[in-house]
Amino acid sequence: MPDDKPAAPPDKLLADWIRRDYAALAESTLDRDAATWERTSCRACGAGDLAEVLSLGTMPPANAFIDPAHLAAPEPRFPLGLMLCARCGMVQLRHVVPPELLFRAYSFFTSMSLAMSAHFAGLMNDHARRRVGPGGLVVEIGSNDGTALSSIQRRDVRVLGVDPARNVTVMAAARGVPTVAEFFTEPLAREIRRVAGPASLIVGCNVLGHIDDLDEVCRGIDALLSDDGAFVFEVPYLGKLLEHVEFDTIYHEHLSYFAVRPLVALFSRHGLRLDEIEMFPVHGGTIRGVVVRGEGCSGQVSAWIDAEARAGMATRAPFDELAARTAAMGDRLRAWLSEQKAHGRRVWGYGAPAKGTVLLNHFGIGTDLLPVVVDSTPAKQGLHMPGTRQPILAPAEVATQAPEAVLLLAWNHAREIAGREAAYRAAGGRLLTPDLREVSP
Ligand code: JHZ
Ligand code: ZN
Repeated sequence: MPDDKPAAPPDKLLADWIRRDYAALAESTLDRDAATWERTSCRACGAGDLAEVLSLGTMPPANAFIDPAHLAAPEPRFPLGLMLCARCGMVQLRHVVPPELLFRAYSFFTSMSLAMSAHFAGLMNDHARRRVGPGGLVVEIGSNDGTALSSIQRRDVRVLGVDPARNVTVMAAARGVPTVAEFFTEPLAREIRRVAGPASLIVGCNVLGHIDDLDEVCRGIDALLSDDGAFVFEVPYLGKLLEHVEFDTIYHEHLSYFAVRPLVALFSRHGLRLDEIEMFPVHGGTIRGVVVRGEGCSGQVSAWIDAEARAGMATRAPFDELAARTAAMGDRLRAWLSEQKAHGRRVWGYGAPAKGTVLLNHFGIGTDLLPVVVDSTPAKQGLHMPGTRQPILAPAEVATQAPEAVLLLAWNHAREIAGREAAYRAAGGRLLTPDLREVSP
């Protein structure tokens, strides 16, 4: 029978299909004490001396967008708080939500941001040129929809992605990026090496923070990396989180919040040397590190460690300040939203990123103050925000329904979104970040 309904984009269909498994799994975790486990030793150095420095109460998983059919069902919520290691300064979550629940059906797609796609293409091309000979192997951990690896496919290199999210890896296959739909472990790394040979370059962007057992990752890198190969990673930088009050980047998927000192503590326990650190302005301030076989770290890296010590980053003080500045930001934002409402002006959320869930839930911003969120990801449209329940619509609705202002929950994409919404701004629409700064392109 011909069907004249337009076909849903494939990522939406896949997401629907996988969400059925997710719903069953989520139900089995409603007893959160049975579902989560608590970390008692430091992920970077193994010490047992961990002290809580910040608590955000309980929170639903940040990417657990709700199907309209499940709006009446209870949502799982898990405790969210930061601990600091007294020995190495690593900042980390205590409660681990099962990775099967968080990462098998994933609704974040790297390709949704042109700026991020260009950023990762820069990383891949730069390091493939510098480090990978003809026919050499490049492996990416947490390769998502294959965006980064696809940028070097025209070079004379072999690429392989590893990512546990089944729906997202199908999107990678559609781009021609072969991907193992699994968590990266030492046995998997050994198997890849046995079949494909050693990797000259291993890349992992925004993935180290997602992994509870970082020793396992390091053993996997050790098993897979060629003798003169490099592991290049990116993680959001703890120093910027503290400086810019990026409390909304704290959620269950992010088990670690990295400074440079604990990274050195981690790698040096595995015969790996942190050789270079470079800062990029993406995701609110990201460090890119280059790791090679060897001992300790370079002089450039130890200068970072000295600066972190001078800033007192491994003490309680910056976390007390973060808590106070977060509370002040929430008071200001709620007051402003109430004022807009009192004047009959509609404010919508722009972007349904994981960090949007944290911001809305932590500040208690429900549909009364912010009735709608828009997002360009087909797999998120038609669903609702975890906890606060706003419906997620396509960004085209901003043009047609013309709310008086939009709040950029995806504040890290401010420039790209301002570019896309130039017509809305020209027609008098306002774009603001959660700290109420007006965005101009
Ligand atoms: P975005 C991500 O967090 C995912 P999130 C992950 N958990 C991680 O570790 C961190 O990054 C570092 C939409 N959008 O990138 C697309 C528009 O609607 O801030 C996304 O849903 N229009 C792995 O989830 C969201 O906004 C646009 O023009 O906080 C942005 O999500 C653009 C550019 C994006 O990631
Ligand atoms: Zn430690």
